[in-house]
Amino acid sequence: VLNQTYKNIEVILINDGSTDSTLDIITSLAREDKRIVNYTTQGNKGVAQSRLTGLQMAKGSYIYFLDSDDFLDERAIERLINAKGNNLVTVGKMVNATKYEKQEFIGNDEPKIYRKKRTKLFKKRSILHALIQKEILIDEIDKLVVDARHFSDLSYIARVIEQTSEIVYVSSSIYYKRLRNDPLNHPSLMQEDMLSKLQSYLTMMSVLKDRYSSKLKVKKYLDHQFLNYYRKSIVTYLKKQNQSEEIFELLVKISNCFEEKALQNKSIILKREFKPILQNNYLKYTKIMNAHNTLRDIKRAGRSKHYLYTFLYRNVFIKIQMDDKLILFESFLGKNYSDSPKYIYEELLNCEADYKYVWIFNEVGKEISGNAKQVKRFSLRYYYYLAKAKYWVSNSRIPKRFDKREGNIYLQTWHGTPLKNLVFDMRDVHSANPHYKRDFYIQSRRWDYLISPNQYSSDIFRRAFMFDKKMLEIGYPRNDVLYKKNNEDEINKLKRKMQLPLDKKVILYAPTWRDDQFYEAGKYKFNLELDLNKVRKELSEEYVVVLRMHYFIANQLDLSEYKDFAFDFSKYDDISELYLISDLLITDYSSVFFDYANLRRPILFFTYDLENYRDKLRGFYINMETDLPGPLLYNTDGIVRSIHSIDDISKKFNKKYNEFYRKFCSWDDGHAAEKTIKEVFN
Ligand code: C2G
Repeated sequence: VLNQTYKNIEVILINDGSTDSTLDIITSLAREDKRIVNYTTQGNKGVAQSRLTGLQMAKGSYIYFLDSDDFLDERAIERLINAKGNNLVTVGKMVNATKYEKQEFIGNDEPKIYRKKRTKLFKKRSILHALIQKEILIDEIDKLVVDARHFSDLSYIARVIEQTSEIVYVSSSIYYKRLRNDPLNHPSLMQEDMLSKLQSYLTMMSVLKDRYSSKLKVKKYLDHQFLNYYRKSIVTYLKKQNQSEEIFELLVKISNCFEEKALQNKSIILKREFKPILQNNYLKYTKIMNAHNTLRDIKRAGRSKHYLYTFLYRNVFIKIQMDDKLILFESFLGKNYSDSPKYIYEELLNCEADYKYVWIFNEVGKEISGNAKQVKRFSLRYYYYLAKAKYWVSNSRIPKRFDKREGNIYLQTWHGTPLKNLVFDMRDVHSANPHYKRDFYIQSRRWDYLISPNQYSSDIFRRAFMFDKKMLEIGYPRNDVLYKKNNEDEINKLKRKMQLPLDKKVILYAPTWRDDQFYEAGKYKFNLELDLNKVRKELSEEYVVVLRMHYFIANQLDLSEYKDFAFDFSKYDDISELYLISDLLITDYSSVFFDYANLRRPILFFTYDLENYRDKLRGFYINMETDLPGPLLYNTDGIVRSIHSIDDISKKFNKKYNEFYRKFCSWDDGHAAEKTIKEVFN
C-alpha cells in the first residue's frame, strides 16, 4: 500500500484487538509515513465494525477497503484513479495468491463500463478493491450492517448497486487476495464453520431485503448471490457433513426473504432442492439431497475411472466383509519396496505370523521377499484391497478419498526424523497444492498409530501433525538393518549385488528435493551442483560415488561420462542398504543423516543453497550451523578438501556426533520392527 505509485492517499489501519505484535508494527509504520492514521478497537469487533470506523475517520473523497493479509500491485490505485472519470465506483481485478508473490500482468488495460451487468463485478460478494465515492456510503452510514461476522460486504455492495447506474472495471489494477492455507488453526473468515456463516447470511438477507424492498436490482443481486452460495458452498458442505437439520432451518429462514422467481432460469436440480426448503419440509429435503448426491457421484463416476473406482470403493467394496488377516503395505506412494513398511513386513515373515500381505507398487512384478500379492497403485484392485485389508501400513499419505472404514487399523510409519518444518508448523506452503494442510489433516485423522524414531520427533509430530492417537516410541524399523547387517560379509554381499567395486570406498550423495523447483505438482527437478569432474580427479583413486536423488525428483542424471566412478542409485529401492555400503554420506536438508548417524560414519553437508532453502522455502527445527555432526560445505572444493582430511573432520566433530547420536539415535537398537509387531498386530 505504501509503495503505491499514486501517493495522495490516507491509510487508515484498524487494529481490531490483535493479540500479537500488530500494534507495534502499525505504530512504527505511522512514525515513518505521515499518511498513516491508526486506530485500535477495544477487543475484536470484526470486519464490519472496523470498516465502519474507518469510514467515519476517512477525510478523503473516496473510500477503498483492503484486508490485512492481502497485497496490491504498485499501480493498483493509480489505475483506478486514472480510469474513474466522474464515476461513483471503479473496481479492479482480484487475483488469488497462495504466497507473497506478484504475477506479471498481461492483457489490455482498457477500462470497461458495466451498466446493466454491473452486479457481475460483485459475484465474489466482496467490496474489496473498489474505489467508492465516500458520500454514497456516508449518507447511509447508520444503515450499514455491523452485527454480522461474515458477508457484511453485501451491505456496501447493495448500497453501491442502488446508487450507481454504471461502474468502471479496470483489469490492469491488480489486488492479490491471500488464500489462507491453514483452515484449522488460522481460518480466514470464509473458512469458519458453516453454521456461523449461515447465521451471518440470514442477518444480511433479512436486513437488506427489508431495506431495499423496492429496489429490484438489489433484490435480484441478493437472491442470485444466495443461490450461488448455496450451489457452490452449502451443497458441497452438506454432502460431507450430517449436521444438516440446523443448517436446514437456517436455509428455510433465509429463503423466507427470497423471491421464488429468482429460481426461474436455474437448473431443475436446484429447483427441486429449493422446493422443500420453501415448504419447510426437512424429510423431503434430505430425500432429495440423497438422491441428488448419488446422482452427482454417478455423474462424476462417469468422468474418470478414478471417480468410478472411488464410487465403487465407497458404495461396494467397503460393504464387503473386511479380512482381519490382511495387511496392506505401501512405501513412498508406491515408489519402491523400502523403508519401515519393508522391515515390518520382513519381520512378520521371519516370525511366520499368520497374515496375508499385499504390497502396493506403481510398477508391479518387483523382486521382494515372501509371497505378498503385488497390486498396482490406483488400479481397481488397489481400491478393492484398501477396502478389504484390516491393516494399512504406509510411510506417507493415502489419498483423501479413501474414507476410513469401521475396524480399519492404520499404522503410519512416516519417513524420517523431521529437519524441515512440517505441515502445521509451516507458515507458507510452497508445494504445488494450496489445500495441503487441510488435506493432510483429513488424511492424518485416519492414523491409529504413528512410529516415532526419537523424542525430538515425537514432540514435533504431536504438534506439526496435530496427532493425538498412539505414538509408538520405539525407533525406526527401517534402521534395524543398520544394526543387524553392519559387518564386512553383509556389506560385500550388498556391493556385489549392486555391482560396486569391493576395493574402493563409497561416497553416498543423497540430497533432498526443493519445494520451489518443480515441473508440475509432485514432479520436482534437481540441478546437480556437485562437480563430478573435480571429485573424480581428486578422489577416484580411493573412492566411487553413489548418487541417490529424492523420490520426488523426476529428472534423470546423466552420468555417462563417469563410468566406473559415479553410479546413479536413485531408482534403487532401499536407501538403508545404500547407507550400509557407504563409507561417508554427503547430504543437505534431507532427513537421511538422522538414520545414517546410526552407523557413526562421517557426514558432510553440501548446503550450497542454505539461505534460500531455510529462509525462503522451509524453516528448520534444528540449527544447521551448530547442531550437526559434520561440516557445512558450500562448494565442491570444500567437499573434496574435507574428504581428503576426513579423519581430522571426524575427530573435530566427535563430541558433536556423540551428542547428536544420543539425541536422535538412542531408541534405535535393531528391534523396532519386532516391537511394532507386538504392539499393533496382536
Ligand atoms: N530419501 C531417499 N533418498 C534421498 C532423500 C531421501 O531415499 N535422496 C528417503 C529417506 O528415507 C528419507 C526420506 O526419503 O528419510 C525423506 O526424505 P527427505 O529428504 O527428508 O524429505 P521429505 O520427503 O520432505 O521428508 O520427517 C521427514 C520429512 O517429512 C522429510
